[in-house]
Amino acid sequence: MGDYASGSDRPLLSRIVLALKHLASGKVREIYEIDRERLLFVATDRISAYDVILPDPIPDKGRVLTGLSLHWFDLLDVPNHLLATDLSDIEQLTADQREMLAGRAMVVRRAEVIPVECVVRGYLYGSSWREYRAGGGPTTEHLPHGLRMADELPVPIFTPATKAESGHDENLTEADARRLLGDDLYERLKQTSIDIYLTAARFAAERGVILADTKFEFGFADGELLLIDEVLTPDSSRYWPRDQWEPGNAVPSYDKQFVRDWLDSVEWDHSPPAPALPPEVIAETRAKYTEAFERITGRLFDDYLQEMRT
Ligand code: Q0Z
Repeated sequence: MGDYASGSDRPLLSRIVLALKHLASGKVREIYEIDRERLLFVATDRISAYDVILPDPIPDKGRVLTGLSLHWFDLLDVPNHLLATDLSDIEQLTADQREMLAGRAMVVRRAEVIPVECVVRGYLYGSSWREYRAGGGPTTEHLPHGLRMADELPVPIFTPATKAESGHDENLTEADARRLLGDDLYERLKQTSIDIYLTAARFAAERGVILADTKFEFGFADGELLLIDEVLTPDSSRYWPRDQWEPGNAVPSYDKQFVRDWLDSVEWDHSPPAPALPPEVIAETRAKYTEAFERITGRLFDDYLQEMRT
C-alpha cells in the first residue's frame, strides 16, 4: 500500500498525520481543527467512481478542486468560510507538511453546519432524471411533463437533500425541507443557492461549459449565514462540455469519463475494492481535471501551483 502523505510533490491518497486534531473524513476530503474558530479543510487526490474510492490517486486532483473553489469564492458575492490559503502561521505544521498541503488546503471559519444539502439543478439528469421517468418524486414535483434526459429545465430548481445514515443523500420534498429549516431559512437558502447557480452557470457558459447541477452547504458563524465546504467543483457539480450535450442522450462526465469507461471495460461489479487504474488512465484523468480548471478559471494550472508554492 502506497502512502504518499509525506512526499511534497506526490499525490495525496491516505489521510495525512498532522499535529492537529482530525475532525472528519469524507470520501475524498479531510477536516482538521486548528483552534476553536478555525478548521483546516484539505482536498486529497482520492477519486471515487460508482461510489467506491479507487486505490490510485489522481495527482493534483485536490489542488484542482481547491483552486476551483477559490476561484468561485472570489467571484461570488456571498459571505463564505474561507479565511486563508497561506499556512505559514499555522505553527503545528512542519515545512514538509506545508509544502504537501500547498494549494489543496484552506483555512476556514468554523461554522454550525446546516444539515441540508442545497442542490440546484438546471438540467434533468442522474437520479433526478430516473425519478422523473419513474413517475415523479421530491426533486421533480414541480416539473412539466414531456422532458427528456439532459434537457435544460425551464428555470433552475432547488432540490434540497439530507445526509442519510447510508451516506447517500435523501431528497426532501419542499414541505419536508420547510418543516426542517423553517420557512424563513428555507427561502433564504433557496434564493441564495439559485442566485449562485445562475451566476456560475452564466460564467461557465461563456467558456463553453454547461453547469448542469451543483450542491452547496451553508452554516452559521456568529449569526452570519456562510457558504461553506467546497464550491462548484467537479466533485460537487456536473460540468459538461457544451459540444458533448445532446438532449435525450447521456452526457459524458467532464472529469471521470476515462475512469468510468476503463472500469466498464474490465467489467468490475462496483463492489470494493476497485481495480488499480493503468497509468495512462490516471494521466488522461489528471489532464481532464487541469483542463477543466483552465477552461473555467481562464488561468493556467501551473500558474496556480506557482502562486500557491511561493
Ligand atoms: C464540513 C466535510 C469531511 C470535508 C464539517 N466551515 C465549517 N465549519 C464546520 N464544519 C464544517 C465546515 Cl466546512 C464541515 N463538513 C463536510 C466532511 C471532509 C468536508 F469529512 N463537515
